[in-house]
Amino acid sequence: MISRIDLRGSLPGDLRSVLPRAELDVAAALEKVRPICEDVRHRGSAAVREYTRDLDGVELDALRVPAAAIAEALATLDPAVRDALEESIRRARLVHRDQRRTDVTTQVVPGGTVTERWIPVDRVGLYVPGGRAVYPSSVVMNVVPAQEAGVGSLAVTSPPQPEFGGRPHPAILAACALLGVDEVYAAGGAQAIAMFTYGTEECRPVNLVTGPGNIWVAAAKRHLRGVIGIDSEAGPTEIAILADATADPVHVAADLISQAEHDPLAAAVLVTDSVELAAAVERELAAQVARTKHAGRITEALAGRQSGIVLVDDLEAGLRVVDAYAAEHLEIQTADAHELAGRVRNAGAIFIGAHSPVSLGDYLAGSNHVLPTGGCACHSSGLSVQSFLRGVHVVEYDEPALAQATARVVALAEAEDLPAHGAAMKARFDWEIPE
Ligand code: HSO
Ligand code: ZN
Repeated sequence: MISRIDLRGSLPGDLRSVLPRAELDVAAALEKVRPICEDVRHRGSAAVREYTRDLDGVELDALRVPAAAIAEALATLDPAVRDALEESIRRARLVHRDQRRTDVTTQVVPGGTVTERWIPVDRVGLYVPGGRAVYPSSVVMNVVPAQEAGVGSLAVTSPPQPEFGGRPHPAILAACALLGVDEVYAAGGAQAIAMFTYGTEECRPVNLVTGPGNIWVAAAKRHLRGVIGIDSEAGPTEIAILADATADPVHVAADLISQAEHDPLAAAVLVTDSVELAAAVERELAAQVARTKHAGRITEALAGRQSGIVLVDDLEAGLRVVDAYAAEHLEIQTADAHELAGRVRNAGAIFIGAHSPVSLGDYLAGSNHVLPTGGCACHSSGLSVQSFLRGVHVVEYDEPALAQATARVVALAEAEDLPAHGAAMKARFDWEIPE
């Protein structure tokens, strides 16, 4: 069901080329997405409603979800789910509150300071997927950091569900209610991202769009980035596990399956120096998949070329492999997991030891589950308070400090053949370069 990649002996120089990875053709999706975005730009709500009718099969008079429907969703929410969401929100707030930045002032020279001021983005649009699975947990993961950053205006959009009267799934609406978000739209796909970007009669434009979505959402984000800010494109979920012979194959298999459950394109990768563990995990995968609800898509994900068991000589080689892979989620289940984890350089989030499975992070650890996929963990971070802030440099020099800088600014301006730059300095000293 899952293939083996044997890297014992010596590791290839270009490790990435031999490691499994899903290929998502976002560029091809762009062709379809561009005209949708243009149409929404020019025709606003009418266009969004038409795409919603044609692509989601739902005819809506208004895309904005009425306040009564949001309140009703909370009132009818299963109490156990409500309790879990409230605790998820509480823990996420604890972690994200600690991520707030304070302004820093650096005295560069006497009389000359640069302050880095952190200013929240004014208005943010949060996309919550609603296709194969419904993710109220993603509402928490997007809204909490935005709120803790101090974002003033937040709108949520999620695809309309025909079985719920064309509204987003009630669990999503209930999560919005718990978080105090009352601006919610029933729109999905590229048309929703375009609605947020250009604004419509119903929805004011936003400055930044965050949240995971399908390939159409990823393509729309790629197309519209620049007009708006985006967090990342977010591809299919990935889990990598670095494990040795001390790991429990039942746990390892369960954790691989847990993320394979998201999508037939989800990636589950085990990296181990133990052939015995590899064999035991293979047996466990077969046994556990047979018992699980979404066996079809899990089997597809595990059998896909994006998943595999990578055999290495030792954990040092394993570390090199997981760094090259740069997984969205990396579990370390080894005897010295804590030490090893401290040496990992590339991963969206790291889960240490036998008692920190990715499922905990998906819902309740307090960490964020919107994380870089597709190897982007080597240059990007998951969603955090920082994602919703802009750092602005505030420069304040007095006259002596400016005088002392003038000769050097003029020298550099002349070197770049931009004499007007130098002139702007000299003008303040009656065109004499001060000593
Ligand atoms: N593992 C997903 C997040 C998620 N899991 C939501 C369950 N619900 C991407 O990090
Ligand atoms: Zn998950």
